[in-house]
Amino acid sequence: MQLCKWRDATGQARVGLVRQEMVYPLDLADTPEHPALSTILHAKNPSQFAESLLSSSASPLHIDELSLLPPIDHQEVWAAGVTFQRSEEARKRESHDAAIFYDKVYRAPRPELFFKAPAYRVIGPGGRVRIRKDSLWSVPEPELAVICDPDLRIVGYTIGNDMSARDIEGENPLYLPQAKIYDGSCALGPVITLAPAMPPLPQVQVILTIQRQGRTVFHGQTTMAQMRRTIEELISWLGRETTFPHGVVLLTGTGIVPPDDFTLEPDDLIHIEITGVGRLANIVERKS
Ligand code: DO4
Ligand code: MG
Repeated sequence: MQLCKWRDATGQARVGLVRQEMVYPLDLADTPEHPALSTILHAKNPSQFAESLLSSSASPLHIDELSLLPPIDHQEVWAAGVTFQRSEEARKRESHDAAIFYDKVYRAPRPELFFKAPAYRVIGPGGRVRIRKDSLWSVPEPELAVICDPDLRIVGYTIGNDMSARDIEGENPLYLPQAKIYDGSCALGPVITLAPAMPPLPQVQVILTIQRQGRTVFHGQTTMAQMRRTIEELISWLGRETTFPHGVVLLTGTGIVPPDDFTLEPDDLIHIEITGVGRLANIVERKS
């Protein structure tokens, strides 16, 4: 089962159940204390609860006609880094003096985990992700995003884009927060696939396509079988000393890095496709 969140004509955020590109509105109002999506995700059995909320009166809507919102309420977004060998190699090349740290973190029991975004800064499907004005080398990072409830139970999956300024990150590892955390640096969507409906992770493919003026300028793919760590391991480190009363979304790291001479440009179109979830599309912008 898949869920999505959209804004209706009155400006109200709504949650629906997605079946074959049709969205079936659910009868649950969004309130500040109990946002509808989280109320479903944090239920004992999210799929059963969502089914019980199917509206008997509202007609289904085609997903392409909706103004989709990022599928998140108040969860923090965190990210794991250097979980794929491709990422380790790229970081070592970009960072020269600090290469040893990436080598170590790839192999060490403790993973790299960093805060990525509060929910309000997350960009939704079709929205504009950003490259920084002070970066000359920026890339998207297509990542499987895991959605956890406050007990850190995995309740679903979506697609994440961990936009990154490689030149700022490579200049000095202490600049990592500036390379990773800024307006428009995180996108999620288009839907959440609830955990029981997700294919076995080793079979999950991640595909990144970047188009510029109608031409494909990068295409790459990987599978989750290439990830060095398990998702359970990452979540257990994340929850060691930190609680998440609103739940948490964890980006699990990139296994696709465009060649070192590639940088994003304004108006590039980024497509990230993940088996079992769908396709997230965003346009690139740089503020002048
Ligand atoms: O240490 C840099 C961040 C790495 C990262 O975000 C990734 O591997 O996905
Ligand atoms: Mg990343």
